[in-house]
Amino acid sequence: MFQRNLVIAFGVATMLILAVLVSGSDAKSLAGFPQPQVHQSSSGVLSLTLQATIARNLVRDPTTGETRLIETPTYNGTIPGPTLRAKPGDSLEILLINDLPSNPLGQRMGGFPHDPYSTNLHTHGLTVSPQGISDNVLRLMEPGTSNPVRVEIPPDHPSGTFWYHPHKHGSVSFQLFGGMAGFLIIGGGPGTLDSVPEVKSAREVLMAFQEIRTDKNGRLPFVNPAATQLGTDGNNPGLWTTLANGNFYITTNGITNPTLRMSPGEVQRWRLLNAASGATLVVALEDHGLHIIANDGITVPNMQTLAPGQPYVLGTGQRADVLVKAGAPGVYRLQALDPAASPGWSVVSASGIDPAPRNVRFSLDLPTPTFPVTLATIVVSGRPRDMPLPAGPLPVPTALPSIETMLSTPPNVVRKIAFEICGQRVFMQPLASRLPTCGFYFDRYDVNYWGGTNFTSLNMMRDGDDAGTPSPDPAEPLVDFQKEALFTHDKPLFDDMFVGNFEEWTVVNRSFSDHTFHIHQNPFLVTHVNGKPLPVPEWNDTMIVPAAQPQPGANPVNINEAMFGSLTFRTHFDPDTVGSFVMHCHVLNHEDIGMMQRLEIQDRHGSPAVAGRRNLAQHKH
Ligand SMILES: [Cu+2]
Repeated sequence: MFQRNLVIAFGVATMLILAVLVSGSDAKSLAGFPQPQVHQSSSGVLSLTLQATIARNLVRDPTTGETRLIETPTYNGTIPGPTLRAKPGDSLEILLINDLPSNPLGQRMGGFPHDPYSTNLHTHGLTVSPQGISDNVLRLMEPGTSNPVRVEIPPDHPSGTFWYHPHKHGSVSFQLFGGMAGFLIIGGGPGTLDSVPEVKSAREVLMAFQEIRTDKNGRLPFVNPAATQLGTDGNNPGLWTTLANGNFYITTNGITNPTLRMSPGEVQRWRLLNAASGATLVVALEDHGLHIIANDGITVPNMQTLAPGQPYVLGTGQRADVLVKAGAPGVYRLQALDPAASPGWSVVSASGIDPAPRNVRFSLDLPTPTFPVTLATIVVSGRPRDMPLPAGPLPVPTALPSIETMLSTPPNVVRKIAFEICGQRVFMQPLASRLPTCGFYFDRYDVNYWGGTNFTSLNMMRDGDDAGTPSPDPAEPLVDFQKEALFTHDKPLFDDMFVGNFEEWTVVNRSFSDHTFHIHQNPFLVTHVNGKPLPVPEWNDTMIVPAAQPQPGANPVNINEAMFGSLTFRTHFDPDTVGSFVMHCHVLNHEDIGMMQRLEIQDRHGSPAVAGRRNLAQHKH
C-alpha cells in the first residue's frame, strides 16, 4: 500500500565539515562517523549566525546505490545544523538570517498551512524566557530579514541534551523535512552528570535522527493547496500529496547508517535526538542494553538499564542520553524497529508500563520506511578495555524541585488536556462512532477558517474540562464549548497559570493515533501512564501520549467505546518562564494544522505577561 523506498542519505556538506573537525583525540575513534560542526560559548557568550537557506546536499539510495542531489531548507547549509554548546549562565546571541525565498503569492490562508519560508527559532527544552527576542515561537522572521535572538540561560539551568529548530506555526513540518534542526547542549560542572567519573571518561557521540523528504527531483515542495484533509483518502486530497511519490531518508547526523567504532568493553555516552518531523523511533542496539542516564536532558536519579536488544521509544522531539558498553568484537546495528510490530517492547517510558504497538497516523501520503531501519552500524574491534558504568545514584538537577517536593506539594490547579481527532475517514464518519465534540467544531472551523476550501481533519488539543452542554441534535450532541480546540494566537487556553505554582495535568488521548505531547519552557514529571503509576516518576519535556485502545473485536472501531490513553504529570512554573509560549503535539504535521495551544504564565500579581509579537527587532537586509 505504501511505497517503500527508504534511501540512504549522504550529506556532503556534513562530510566536508567533518574533514575540518576531525582532529586531535577524537579523530581516531570517530573517523567515519559524522559529528555536526560545534560552536562553543566563550566568556559567557555563544555568538553565531544561523542562516536559514536552501542548500544542496548529496543523498544515496541504499537499495539502488544511486546518489542524488537534494535541495532543501537548512541551517548554514548542513543537515543537521551546527551543534551549539553553552553553559548555565551563558547567553546565546544568535543572528538568524532568513535567506529563504519569498513566500508564494495567492496562498490559501487562515488555519491552513501557509508562508513556508517564514521562520523563527525555538530552544527546545530550555527553561528560559519565552518573551521578546528570547525563545519566542510566536515571533515571525520573514524571508530577507536578519533577526537577533538573545537567550539568557539561567545560572542554575540543568546541564543536558537540548536542541533547536524552527517553530513557525504552519511550516514547521516542512522546514524539518529539509533538515532544519541542531543540537543545543548545556555543559555541566561539578555536581552534574558531566562530572560523574564514569560518564566523564566515556567518549561522547551525538546522534541526531532526522526524516528528510523531497519530491522525485530532490526539491522540497510545500503542501497541496487543494488539500481537503490531512492524508489522502479516496478522492479527497491530503496535505502532502506533493511528497506522495517522493524520496525520503532517515539520517543520523545527515548520513544514513554511518559506522561507529568501539573497543570491546569501551563505554560511550550517546546523546540521541529524534529530530524527525513525525516518525516515532523505537531504537534498539543489537545484543546490547542501553543504560539511560538522562531523559530530555534531565539526569535520572538512578541509571536505568534495558535488557540487551530492548528498544527505547523516542517520540519526535525526545532525547535520551545513554551509556553503551561494547560487548565482544563484532558488528552490531543500531536500529529503529517497526513501531507497529514490537508490542512487547514499545513502552512510552522506561517504566515498562503498558507496552503496546506504537501508531502515529502521520499522513497517508508520506512513504513509510521498511523496518527495521539501520540508524548506525557499530563495529566493535581492537584491544579490549573494561570501562566501568556508574554504580550509585546520579546527580539530579538542583534547579528543578526534587521529585519528593513535586509529589508532596498539593497542586494549585488540576487540569485536563484532550487530544481529539475528527475526520472523514470511513470509520470516523458515522455519528455514533465519532467524538461528541466533532459536530460543534466542524461548524466552528468552517470553509472560511480553512482559507476558502473545506478541510475536514480536525486535530484538536482542547481544555478537557471545557465540557460543553448536551443538545438533542444527534449531529451535535454537545454544544457551546467555551474555548478554541485548534491553535489561536489570540488567547491563552487558561487565564490562571501563575509563576511558582505547582500543577497536576492529565493529558488524554481520544484518538487511535499516538500524539507526542510537548510543552515549552517547563519540563514535567510524569507520574502515571494510562492511569497506572510509574515505579519512578520521570522528568520529560516531550512524551508520547498512548493512543486509545479499541474495544476488543470491535469492527468498525468506535472511539467512544475505546480505552483512552493518558499521561498524568506534575509541573512547576519557573520564575524565568513568565510570558506566552505553547504546548502542542510534536508530530509536526498535526501541530501545523492546529494541534497546539498558547499558554501564558503570569507573574505573582496577575498582571498579564507580554504577548509574543510586539516590539521585535527584525531588520531588512
Ligand atoms: Cu498528534
